[in-house]
Amino acid sequence: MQILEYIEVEAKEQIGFITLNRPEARNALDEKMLDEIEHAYVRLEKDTNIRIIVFQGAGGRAFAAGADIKALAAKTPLDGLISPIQPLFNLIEQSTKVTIAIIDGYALGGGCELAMACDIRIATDHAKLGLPELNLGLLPGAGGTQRLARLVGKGRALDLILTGRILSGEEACNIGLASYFCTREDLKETLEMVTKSILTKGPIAVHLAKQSVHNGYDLDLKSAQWIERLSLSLLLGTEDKTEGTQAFIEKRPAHFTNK
Ligand code: CO8
Repeated sequence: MQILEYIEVEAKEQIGFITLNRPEARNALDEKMLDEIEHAYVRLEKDTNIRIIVFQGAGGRAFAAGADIKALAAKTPLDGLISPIQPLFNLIEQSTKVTIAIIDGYALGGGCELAMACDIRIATDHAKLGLPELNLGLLPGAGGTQRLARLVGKGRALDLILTGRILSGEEACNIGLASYFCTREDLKETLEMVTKSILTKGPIAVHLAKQSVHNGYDLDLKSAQWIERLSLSLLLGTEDKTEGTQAFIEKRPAHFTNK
């Protein structure tokens, strides 16, 4: 495990863990922490053994309570233009790995926005999710206005952003903001169930399926389907496709080799 000032990074078999570790500030994301997350993320992204990156919060109270408000207080419009938070979350969304956010406490503002940049969100019965930036005279500026609307629909996104209403993990799951809801006690088992089912799939197929969804989402249907068709065509030439189809025919589990 690598312990940095505000995060911890660990690789366990095919899963990389980035743990936000600034519990005294409810894991608020200041520039130092964002910088550490970026370095850790890029390192895990380059590691060909890693297939899943899990983001989680230390301390039992928060995933992340948002951007650091004390630092925001001193920011100017020009700081906003060059702020690294939105580009970092875009980078994470485009990861070639599957990304999972574990929300076992507050995921507010930028914390919720980081979770929304991940592919899958697991929320526990201790989770509290929301975008309360308007309380500060700000708005969700790390992709939140767009990702929330895409995840839960424009009407619900407008309600949540304009009222700053905070949702429980169960409520978030009911509207599609979280992908799974479980108790804190069942979290380990739920994460294992999700990661195991992803790790049994063909790695190239996982990568291209994810890219087809993310890259196609904002395009017109015809162009998006063209990405899908080209991705599928690429998969038809892989050894993993030969193995996957053969394994089905022979009634045995597939052993994919990422080729
Ligand atoms: N930033 C800085 N410090 C924080 C933050 C934060 N976001 N959240 C909590 N802290 C600090 C508190 O100030 C407190 O510090 P201290 O002990 O020195 O007083 C410590 O963490 C503990 O906080 P609380 O005592 O409030 O703990 P509670 O468990 O009672 O409450 C809450 C936890 C509900 C999470 C509460 O702290 C809270 O409401 N936090 C703020 C939530 C929020 O408004 N988040 C949105 C932030 S703005 C944002 O994310 C913008 C993103 C886009 C940025 C674009 C950049 C250009």
